[in-house]
Amino acid sequence: KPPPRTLDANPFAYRYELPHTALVIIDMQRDFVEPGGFGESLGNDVTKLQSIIPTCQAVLSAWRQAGGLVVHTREAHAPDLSDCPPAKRLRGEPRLRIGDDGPMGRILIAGEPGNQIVPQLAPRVGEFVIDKPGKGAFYATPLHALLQGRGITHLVFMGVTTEVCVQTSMREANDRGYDCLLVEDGTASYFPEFKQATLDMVRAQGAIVGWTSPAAPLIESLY
Ligand code: TIU
Repeated sequence: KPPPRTLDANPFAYRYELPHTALVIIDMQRDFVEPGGFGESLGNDVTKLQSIIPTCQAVLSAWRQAGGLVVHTREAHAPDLSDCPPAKRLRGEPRLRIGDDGPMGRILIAGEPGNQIVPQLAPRVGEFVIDKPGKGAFYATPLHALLQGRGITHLVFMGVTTEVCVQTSMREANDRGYDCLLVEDGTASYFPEFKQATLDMVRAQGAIVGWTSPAAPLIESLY
């Protein structure tokens, strides 16, 4: 049995066993980090999210080498929009709505070019890819069953955006009994102040939602 691993995290040490821990990379798809996708249609500067890609790559690479389970998610809707509530599609005044034709194909639709995970973090055979219709990775997806079937009790989160899909997923996971760690430099928001607030609120009150840590000590713990 491999030894438990420990790293210096906030607000205190995070302890995990690799066979019972999954790396969950939230929505690192072109829709959010490249111009012409859903993120930009909402009025955001998508270049702000691109700087975390090398850090995510470093963690992913170390995690793969250690043999840990990897889960990728995509925010994605069925081509007929049957899983997209009208309230989501009609919200606000975006330039392009979910399902509309954009420069990277139909906005936020499964299978379209914009819905693909960025090539630097492309899933490999044997890794799980979860398409999710909501902000949280557990809502209307097989994720919880998949993790339970593999004895997973701990989740390490990276991805975008910190206060929307990452935080929602982490809260869903926390309520389902997982011990969650958020990689501080492996997550980004269109609003840096929202990212900071999320890191602060997640780890407050004795890790009420979970732990946070920079990528470096996590990678160190994998060797
Ligand atoms: N708009 C925004 O910040 N995020 C999303 O719509 N989805 C995710 O966070 N993936």
